Amino acid sequence: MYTQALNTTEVAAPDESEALDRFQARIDAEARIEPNDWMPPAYRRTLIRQISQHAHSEIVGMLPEGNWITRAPSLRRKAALLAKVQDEGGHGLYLYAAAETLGVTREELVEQLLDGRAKYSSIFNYPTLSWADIGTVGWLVDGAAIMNQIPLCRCSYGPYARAMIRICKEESFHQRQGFEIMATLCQGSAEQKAMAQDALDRWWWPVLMMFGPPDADSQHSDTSMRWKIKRFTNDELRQKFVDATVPQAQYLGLTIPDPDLRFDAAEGHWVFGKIDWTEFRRVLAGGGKCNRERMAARRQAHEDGAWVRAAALAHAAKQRAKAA
Ligand code: FAQ
Repeated sequence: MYTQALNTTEVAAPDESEALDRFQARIDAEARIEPNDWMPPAYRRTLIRQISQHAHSEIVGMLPEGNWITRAPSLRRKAALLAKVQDEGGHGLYLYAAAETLGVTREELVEQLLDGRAKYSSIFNYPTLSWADIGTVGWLVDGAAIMNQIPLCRCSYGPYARAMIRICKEESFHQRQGFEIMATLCQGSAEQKAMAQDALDRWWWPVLMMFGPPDADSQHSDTSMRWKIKRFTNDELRQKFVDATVPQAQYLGLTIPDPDLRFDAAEGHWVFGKIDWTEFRRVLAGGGKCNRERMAARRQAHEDGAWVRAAALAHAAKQRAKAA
């Protein structure tokens, strides 16, 4: 999936503006940019930022659901949840590998996450309070992730686009397992249905925030769209998600917690109420319900894994010595 031989230094362009024009022409012609191709430093930085934030989100995203593996209500549910959380770990690893093709190391990126310099998705700073939250995370969080990530399969940067193909297939299984949990709860007792509604009430607005700030406040959208890293704006994807999800909630017999939600027949879209962007900014600044807990759990897991890294290095050194 990834290249084997990477440039370690930026390839000098004979004429910067000519190189930029040629680069943009390749993007406009839908050519894929590969790791050893010349690319503007800002394109490289944007990709490292987005891919690493994405990788960190997958890794931290294992935690809210991981909490429920030992409490899953049946063997079948436990096996599915275990597989899902394991997939998320795998997604993090593909994405770190894709970022490494741009000249950073996984160690640097992990360090940035652990020392608090790096961002991960706001959505993973909310608690999973009941089993219905596991259904809702699969249904809505993975549903939002699919909406955002399917277009990334056509991203101009080859290694990221290729990694996204498998990730999206797995996200699709995750979304179905979540929806199926919700469908089971909604067909169950009144208490189970109330639990499903409560989870939807708590997750709906944070999920809409996952798509990022409104277009007018999105610093990176214009350049990322020009470079075909992003194919749709944050608001376009948010609208597509709402349009796809409202009928699913109706099918489940659940109420979306938005008194302003209405269908605009002329436009063919569900119009939704105002998002509380102060909450989004508070969560990004570290003030979400679980920011501290998540980072503490992640740091602890990293420390607990030290012996595995040491053992792998010792094994590799032995293999090298044997070969020599
Ligand atoms: N949370 O100018 P824009 C998943 C930041 S994976 C935190 O619009 P951009 C799978 C943004 O980084 C979920 N920060 O930025 C799963 C930027 O900050 P910076 C993650 C956010 O990059 C499911 C600033 O705001 N998915 O769920 C958020 O053009 C279940 C300005 O924003 C991805 O990462 C946010 N929600 O667009 C796992 C997909 N939104 O860097 C476990 C790839 C924005 O200047 C369980 N990423 N920011 O300091 C993307 O598509 C884009 O990066 C966006 C943001 C759309 C997230």
